[in-house]
Amino acid sequence: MKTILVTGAAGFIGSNFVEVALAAGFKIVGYDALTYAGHLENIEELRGNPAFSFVHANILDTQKFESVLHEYSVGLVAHFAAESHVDKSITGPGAFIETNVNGTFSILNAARSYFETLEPAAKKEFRFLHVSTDEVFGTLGASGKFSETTPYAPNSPYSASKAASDLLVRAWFHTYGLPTIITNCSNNYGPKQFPEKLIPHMIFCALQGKSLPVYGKGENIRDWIHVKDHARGVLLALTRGIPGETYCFGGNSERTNLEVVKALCVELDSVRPMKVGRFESLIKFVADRPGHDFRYAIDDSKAQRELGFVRKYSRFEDGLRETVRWYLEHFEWSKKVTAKDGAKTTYDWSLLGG
Ligand code: NAD
Ligand code: TDX
Repeated sequence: MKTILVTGAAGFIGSNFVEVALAAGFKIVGYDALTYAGHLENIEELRGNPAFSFVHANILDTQKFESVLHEYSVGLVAHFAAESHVDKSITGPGAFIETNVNGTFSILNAARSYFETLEPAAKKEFRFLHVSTDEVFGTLGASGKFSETTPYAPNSPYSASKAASDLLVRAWFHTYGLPTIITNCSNNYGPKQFPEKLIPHMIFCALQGKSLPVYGKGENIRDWIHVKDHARGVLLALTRGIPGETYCFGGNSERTNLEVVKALCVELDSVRPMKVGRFESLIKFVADRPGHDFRYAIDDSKAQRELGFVRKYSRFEDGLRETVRWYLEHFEWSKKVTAKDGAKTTYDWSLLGG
């Protein structure tokens, strides 16, 4: 079975992808710098698994990356490592250019040198897949959906850095013949998401009786996909995708932010009720995010048709219920991952009985 080198393997989507790919029989080499968003706790259960190895290293280290490709005779690269939080990109865009643009440039160069050394049969099979976002397409109005043919129009430093890295990946295919694939996915939710992102952040604020900060009027719309569905999509694109192509993945679950937060409150009311009142009373409308994209939605019919992509989580509220329960059962995980420098929020875990 082939070996997949997974950058960002200790992050949210990377670690969920590792689980899916191991279950499908692949060997995995995780490659991660363990930034504030990367945690060995996310891959703890894989310790001792002979099909999994982990390298603590930075994607900016081109030589190291190339040596790892050789050492493990890597057949496929799945590139998840990135700075991923839009709010952080607004207050500190530099890290996003460094990691997302220069980091991708660095490993494209390493992959290209390695690719040149492969035998023709291995060359035919080799893939470099860049995991990207629907945010590169900018914003939608009330109607329409993004697809593979939508022009790029990124609006935040984060999405601009992802768009730039997508374009580098595209150029390495056309100019150097590196067999690259790009996937653009909508908002992920599920276990192990760092609590700077909407869903886990709201869960932890609610459990402490803190206000739930909804940006603007909460009318912005996101298309939510369960992280395991995204992971399965990436594996399909890696194994069945055509070099030079891009594939979009979405959740077919558009919700306003206010709908998401209210659904979370209803779920928490039922599994962990407040002593008095309901969680919804904690919702507080706060200053809007600058340049806040209004709506994202994905048409992923190409992935369904050409890759055989099928979502297992067809109803967002079911996945959300499972996700809330996961966080309630993993206080220890939450305490550990938010204890690192650079975490946006500190939580008072004593209030949660943890
Ligand atoms: P995350 O922030 O949870 O994880 C990122 C991981 O990358 C961390 O483990 C971190 O340590 C690692 N990393 C960061 N800089 C690194 C560097 N210089 N060298 C090596 N490792 C480094 O992010 P995520 O939400 O899991 O997103 C993973 C990828 O998927 C990103 O490329 C992101 O743009 C993309 N994506 C995310 C979403 C989403 O909803 N979260 C949606 C679409 C696409
Ligand atoms: O406290 C909050 N209040 C709030 O109203 C936070 C953290 C977010 N929001 C809003 C902003 C967005 O409209 O909720 C929505 C979702 O916000 P995030 O979870 O920060 O995600 P988003 O900005 O949509 O980007 C995410 O999806 C696309 C990921 O972080 C990206 O990595 C991915 O590419």
